[in-house]
Amino acid sequence: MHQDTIRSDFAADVKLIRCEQAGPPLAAALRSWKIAASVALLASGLVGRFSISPSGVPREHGEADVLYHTDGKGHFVPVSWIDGTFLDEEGNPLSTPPYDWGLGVMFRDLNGNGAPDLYVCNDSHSPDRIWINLGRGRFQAIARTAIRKTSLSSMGVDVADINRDGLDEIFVLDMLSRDHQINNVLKAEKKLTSVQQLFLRKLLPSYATSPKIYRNRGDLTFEDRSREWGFSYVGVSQGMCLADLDNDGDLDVVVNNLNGPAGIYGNESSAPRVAVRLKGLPPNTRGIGAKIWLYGGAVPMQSQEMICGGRYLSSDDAMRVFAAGSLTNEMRIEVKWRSGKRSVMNGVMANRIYEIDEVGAAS
Ligand SMILES: [Ca+2]
Ligand SMILES: [Ca+2]
Ligand SMILES: [Ca+2]
Repeated sequence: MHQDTIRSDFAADVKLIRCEQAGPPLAAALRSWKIAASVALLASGLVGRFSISPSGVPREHGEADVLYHTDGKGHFVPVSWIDGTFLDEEGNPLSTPPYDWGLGVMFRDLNGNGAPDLYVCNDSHSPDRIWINLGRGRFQAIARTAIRKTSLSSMGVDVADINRDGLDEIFVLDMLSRDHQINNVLKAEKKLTSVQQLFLRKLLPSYATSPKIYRNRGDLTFEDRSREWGFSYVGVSQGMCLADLDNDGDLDVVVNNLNGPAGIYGNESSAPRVAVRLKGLPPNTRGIGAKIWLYGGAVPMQSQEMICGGRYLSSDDAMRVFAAGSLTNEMRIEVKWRSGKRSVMNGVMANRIYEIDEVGAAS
């Protein structure tokens, strides 16, 4: 085996590592190659990207994710994984970045301390990561007992209090299709080369399917309302966001479709509602990260967080909508801003859009 081969051929690198695990004689004979391989890996930026599983199978890891910190003036700076910003479950600084197959990501305040936490969806054998925001720019991995299993193929995540008990639930999607034939194709593709995958794609049905929308029945069950609510387009849909496009106080839906026109779905609901926009102090003028509660509407309490980004290649309009229940309900809005201050608005009426200003919020 030649050093150039080690530099350029992943299969050769793995073969070398497995030989070294065979025993001391081989390891001694190949020690110089180990050094060469290490140098090659360092030079090519592949450190941490490969390992051998307990069963002896070579395993490729993803590239390290990057969190970019903005100065609010259009500049972004990558945050280091190993300078004490990120801590492990025991509170020790990470010594290496996690080499995960990162996909979806969402900032939400999961533990209710006012600071946005970070949920990272990871594909393949990488577990999802939940980083609890300790404030002042530090994140700690959530306790191992908090979430004992993750999907290992998660693609997207969202957070909402779906049973209205005041605590947010986490909803994670993985890669599996509702169509078993497509699932079998996905599984088969993982074992093929890229050329073989292209050949297989020509023979088998496409991934085209219709988006789904489910109505929350209020008892932790959901019913498929896709056809009744107009989501009948068949294609490969990816990003999705919510925005009040016609300014009637309800959130319309925009979906992007691979090789197809954008899907724009007007919300024609006539149910009484309350929409809330926030006017935060600069530079957070949309109040991103603020928590909003509506009391006295369709249920005693509803809550949502003002978010920015987090959807796949998409971002919602900075408006949240709540169910008013009845036109005669008199409601109350409370806002907890990122600054920790609170705003309260009493006498809230249905079918109105409220803009709440952080100026005047109480400590
Ligand atoms: Ca938090
Ligand atoms: Ca809940
Ligand atoms: Ca609308």
